[in-house]
Amino acid sequence: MTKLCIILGDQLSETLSALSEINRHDDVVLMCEVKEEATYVSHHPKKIAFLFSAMRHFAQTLREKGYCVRYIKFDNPHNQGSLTKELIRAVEEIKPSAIILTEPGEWRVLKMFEELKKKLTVPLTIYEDNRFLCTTNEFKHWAEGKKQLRMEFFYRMMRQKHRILIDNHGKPIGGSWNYDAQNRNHAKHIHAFPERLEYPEDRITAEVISLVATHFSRHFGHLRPFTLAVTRQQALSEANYFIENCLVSFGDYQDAMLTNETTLYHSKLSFYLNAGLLLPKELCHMAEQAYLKQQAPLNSVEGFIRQILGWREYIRGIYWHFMPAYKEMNHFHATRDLPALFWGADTKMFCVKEVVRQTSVEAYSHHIQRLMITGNFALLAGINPQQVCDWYLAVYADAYEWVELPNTLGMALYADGGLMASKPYAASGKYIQRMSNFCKSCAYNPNDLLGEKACPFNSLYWNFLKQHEEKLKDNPRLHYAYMNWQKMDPDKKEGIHNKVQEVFAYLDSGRL
Ligand code: FAD
Ligand code: DLZ
Ligand code: SF4
Repeated sequence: MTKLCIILGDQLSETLSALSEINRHDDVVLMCEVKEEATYVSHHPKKIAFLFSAMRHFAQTLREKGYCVRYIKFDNPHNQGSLTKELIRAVEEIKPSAIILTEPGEWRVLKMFEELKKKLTVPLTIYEDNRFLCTTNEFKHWAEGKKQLRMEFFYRMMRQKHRILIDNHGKPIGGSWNYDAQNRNHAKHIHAFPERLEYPEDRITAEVISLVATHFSRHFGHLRPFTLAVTRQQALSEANYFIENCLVSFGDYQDAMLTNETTLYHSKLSFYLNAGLLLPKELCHMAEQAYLKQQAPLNSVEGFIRQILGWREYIRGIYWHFMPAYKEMNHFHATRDLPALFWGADTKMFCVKEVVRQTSVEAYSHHIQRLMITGNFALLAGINPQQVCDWYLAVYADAYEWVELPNTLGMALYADGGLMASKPYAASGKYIQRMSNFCKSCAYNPNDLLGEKACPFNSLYWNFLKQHEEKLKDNPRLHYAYMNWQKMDPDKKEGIHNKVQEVFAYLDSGRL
């Protein structure tokens, strides 16, 4: 009575619920590299190489531990090209008595398996994903009856529930729940950041890199250099290295951006967390221990824990709470096509060019770059949310729809009309000038609104406020912005109107 357990590419955890339901000596684990998953958006080649290599290493670890693994490589001539077709083929060959799966991270994939379940004669059981700290039902329960689903209150509930950075009286350690106000320094004066670990290609990774070079050379982004961790052990080294060398300054410079410096003090652990090589709970405990041992200050430790225990879990809750309608939302009716500069076409806007360059090289950029450069530009320029989401889903190696969609559609584009964010993250060039050194290298001037060299973010910002005045003017967090807009001289308003036409004309003709 063999059971068949399918493990998806982002389920690479030995503690996965589905794995604990099978007997390693009698049952079979199925893993497959399939065209449908590798091409439903044109994923960055580094992302595909990372995932395939991590999947192959995980399969090897399972085999070493006595599991029987049926692993279908991408170039296997019998490969049927989709997860469900490969599952059907395995069922026909192995004739299992039951099929087991941990719930997929994406709506699309869950629906695929639910549809298949109706057709199969073998029972298929889907188990809860035990790697998250908040189940989808718990989130639903928390959300019930609430007018607003603000992350901050969810986060406080999670801190209490998991007793992380909580004192013996149930109060937050240090007296405050949140030290974000201390985490907004720029880093223009810092010239050296901690070196990062690099992992040499082993035989498995080299084989995968060659495969990706053959099949995905047309996808945007650099495959090499490839130095990512691809095993649990390596991912743990990354986590330890971050805690020992970077966490201390993580909080202070969380929002800073610099030319040629992708990571600063960020952890760059999202690739590993989202693929299952690291677990959120263990990272929260590691960070908490660093505070208790006085290796890192509270603003950094709390800030890091908030990202994982708060934001990451909250984002997942929002995704499952509002899907599938969420994906279609477009509060501002934004219709502009994604411009070619997102795919590396030349632009004089140095900030955008630099973030897209870093993304192309590393399949990574940090949160503020995603939110306040590319995201802010897409919001102000009125780019269609679904096209923007597909871009983010493709180009970042940590991108799976459950985490990418609410971050892009909700946080960056406010296309959900404020289900997540209390106001749109719209900003002019002045914000970018304050938080980065990008403007120093730019052809445009962040302090100019209407002149020949005026930063496009400035006129786009006022144009955005004007265009969406009806929807936004009563938002208390935009009170001052609208007060300034209303006080503005009519000639200046007309100047902005004309300038923004020029900006869009340049954008459309690839000259911005
Ligand atoms: P750090 O800054 O070191 O933070 C530590 C960890 O906290 C991260 O590894 C991540 O797991 C978690 N975290 C932090 N912020 C968030 C957040 N907003 N949502 C979920 N988890 C968070 N994150 C993804 O994992 N996948 C995505 O596809 C993704 N798309 C994004 C798209 C946009 C438009 C924006 C604004 C943000 C997106 N994020 C996404 C969130 C965030 O940018 C990344 O998690 C972060 O940049 C990963 O880098 P890091 O590991 O160095 O993070
Ligand atoms: C992102 C991705 C890619 C590129 N390739 C595969 C694959 O070949 N096999 C697989 O099992 N999963 C892959 N994934 C992850 C899935 O597309 C999907 O995002 C997750 O399983 C979440 O449901
Ligand atoms: Fe970006 Fe404007 Fe600064 Fe140029 S001047 S880097 S476009 S914010």
